[in-house]
Amino acid sequence: MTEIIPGLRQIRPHPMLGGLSGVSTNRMTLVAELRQRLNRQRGPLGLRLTNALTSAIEDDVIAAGEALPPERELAENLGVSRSTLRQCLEQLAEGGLIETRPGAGHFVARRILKPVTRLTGFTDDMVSRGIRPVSKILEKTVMPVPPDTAFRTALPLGTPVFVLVRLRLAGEEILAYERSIVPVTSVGEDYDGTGSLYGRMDQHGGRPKRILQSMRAVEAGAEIADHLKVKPSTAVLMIRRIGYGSHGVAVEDAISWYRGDRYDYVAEING
Ligand code: 16G
Repeated sequence: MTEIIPGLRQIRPHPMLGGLSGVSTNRMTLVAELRQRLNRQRGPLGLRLTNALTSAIEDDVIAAGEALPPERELAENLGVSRSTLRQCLEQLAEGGLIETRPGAGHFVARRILKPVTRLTGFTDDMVSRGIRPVSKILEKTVMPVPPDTAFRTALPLGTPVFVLVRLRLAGEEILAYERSIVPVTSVGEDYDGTGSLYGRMDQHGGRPKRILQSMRAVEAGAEIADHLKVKPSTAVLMIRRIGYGSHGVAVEDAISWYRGDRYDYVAEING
């Protein structure tokens, strides 16, 4: 099931800025709003900036389709380096919140997202279709958060995480190969990887409340092809998902490869 982000509103100019011209008023309002959001956050600057921009987009502060101010201007006005800003923008683009058009700039994406009220996992999706979900655990390990996950999620280095690699099947049929990394606190120390991961998380503080997800078609390398039982170089769907809990802290970093011939991502769009 999918849900549409409601139409995003235009930025409302702050009354104090009423006398200024349209474009600069909007930009100044946006910068002021982003600064406030930045200051309300805690943690590393990059994460605060990503959260500030994400929440501004989600809260309709910037309209869908609207351009963000040019990189240099935005970085200067927010007092951040261009490289920090660029990393955040890349993350937002990866999560589908903005689109980067070479030579033209960054635009708030007109997006369709999965429901934000209750996020479904593999088991939920299968059960709701009357299909028996099957998982084969290929790896389960507890370790300090890998550096690339720490970078993506801002989980502090050293955080113990549960790494779960599974083959996901609909009955006998292989659908996906999936690696999920979740903080141990989200599943409990005695978790053995069996059953629904989200079901387990529901009992330990909750499954993600919000996700950033990107999807892309890739050619299966030898290892993925072997797991999915397809020929190497077959097109498969690679889905990355970062899940955030109710306090905006990351609770999942997952990557899945779905068989392109077995899985349809269907969206319902209301005009
Ligand atoms: C889905 C999610 C994955 C999550 C899993 C939980 C996608 C692309 N990925 O496969 O992030 O870890 O569900 O499933 O939707 P489970 O509750 O059945 O273990």
